[in-house]
Amino acid sequence: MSSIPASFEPTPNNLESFWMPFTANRQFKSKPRLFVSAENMHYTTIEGRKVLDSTAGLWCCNVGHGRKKITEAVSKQIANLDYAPAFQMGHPAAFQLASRLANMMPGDLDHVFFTNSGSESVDTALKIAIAYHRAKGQGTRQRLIGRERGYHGVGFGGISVGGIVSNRKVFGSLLNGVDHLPHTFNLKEQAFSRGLPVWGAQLADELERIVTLHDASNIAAVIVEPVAGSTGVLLPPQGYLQKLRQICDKHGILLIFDEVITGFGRLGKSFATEYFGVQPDIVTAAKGLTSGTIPMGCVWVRKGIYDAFMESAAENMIELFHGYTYSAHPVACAAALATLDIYKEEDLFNRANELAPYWEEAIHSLKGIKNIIDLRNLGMIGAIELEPIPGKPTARAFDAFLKCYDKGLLIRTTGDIIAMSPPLIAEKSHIDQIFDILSGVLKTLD
Ligand code: PXG
Ligand code: PLP
Repeated sequence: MSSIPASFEPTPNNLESFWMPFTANRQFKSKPRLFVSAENMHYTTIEGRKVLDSTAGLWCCNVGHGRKKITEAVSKQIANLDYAPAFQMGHPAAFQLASRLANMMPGDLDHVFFTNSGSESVDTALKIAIAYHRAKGQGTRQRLIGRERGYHGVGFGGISVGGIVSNRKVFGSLLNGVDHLPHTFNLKEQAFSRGLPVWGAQLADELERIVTLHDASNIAAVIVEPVAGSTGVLLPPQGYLQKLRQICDKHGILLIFDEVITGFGRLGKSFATEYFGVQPDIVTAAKGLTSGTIPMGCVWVRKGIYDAFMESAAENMIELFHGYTYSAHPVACAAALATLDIYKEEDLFNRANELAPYWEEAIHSLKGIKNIIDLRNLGMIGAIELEPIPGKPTARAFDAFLKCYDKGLLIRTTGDIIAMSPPLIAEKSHIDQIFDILSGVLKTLD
């Protein structure tokens, strides 16, 4: 390994100021890992080493890195119109992008609200759900239902409906009026299943129990990730999402799919909505919208939801008191439009679909290596669950992460689960390389 160039001197002082997100700051700063450039499937570290990206950054760089089409579109936009006020003003790219996004969704999911992240998309969706019922004269519908082990970002709304204990437990009383469905993972029933597990659709019936407890007239929405990503890739049991849809319909409850990870080709279809053939009322996204290049998120709502707001406010009045300084930022819009062009030109969603069986084989080829207690996959997502070291949860997976990094592979760990989601431009040879390095490392773990 070559030494760190003089142009960047990571003395303790200049690493100290940055309080890094979701990071073991002291561990990192004692032995930093810095990327300085990226192209296609690889990052380059500050020492000049190439690292293969098996995680698309953080599940976002779906078209791979350093794509000229995006950099050119962004450069042109920032030179031409760097910013336009988001409230009471507009610019053409925002309308163009919203129309294209509306066309990507099935049915009447045809209105789009812009945000800057998945967390903001989730907050936006929850607020719209509650305000929608009020606009329809059902203002008692205020309760929100999330799910255990769900991840919906880090805003107060998102952590309230989310179900990852460490993301919630030190942040006080959170939002009122939230219930949680049980998560759908059961090692005993589902271990080593390929694709969707057969067992577990009955867990959707828990929604009926919650509805009975509170009465439907008090419930605004249910929010779930179609495939739970951040918590370690939990797949919906066959028929589960369809059942949630039926129960929501029966009781007039809005169904929100959080597609921040599953959107934009990750499952080998445009969205999970298409993959599962289940149409929610609201969809949230971010990440793949700009392939991670510029922060941006969005929320689709069905026409009836948009119309309810339009009908409830007087002419010339603001219909929804919500929005961000950077909603529909021109530079983000340019990045998103260029990203959508690449998805289309390179047929990347179909490409992911065609690659998925090879990916599945590669994941399940790890079966038999010590400490692996489960392997899971869907589309271009995979997870390897390791037995935790007694008394030291997360240590084994973190060890794998550090060893892979040293060997030129970026993986992502959550608890003792390794979660993988390569850019959709991956070649079979990249997949071979990912699993070569990974199996070598896994065999050396304590
Ligand atoms: N909803 C879902 C389903 C997500 O996966 C968010 C909301 C929040 O998005 P923002 O853009 O605010 O981070 C996410 C984000 C990981 C990991 O390694 C996952 C996410 C973010 C960072 C890391 O699993 N998911
Ligand atoms: N805090 C202050 C003091 C602000 O003035 C604003 C926006 O005007 C915000 C927070 C919200 O920022 P953003 O619109 O970027 O979410």
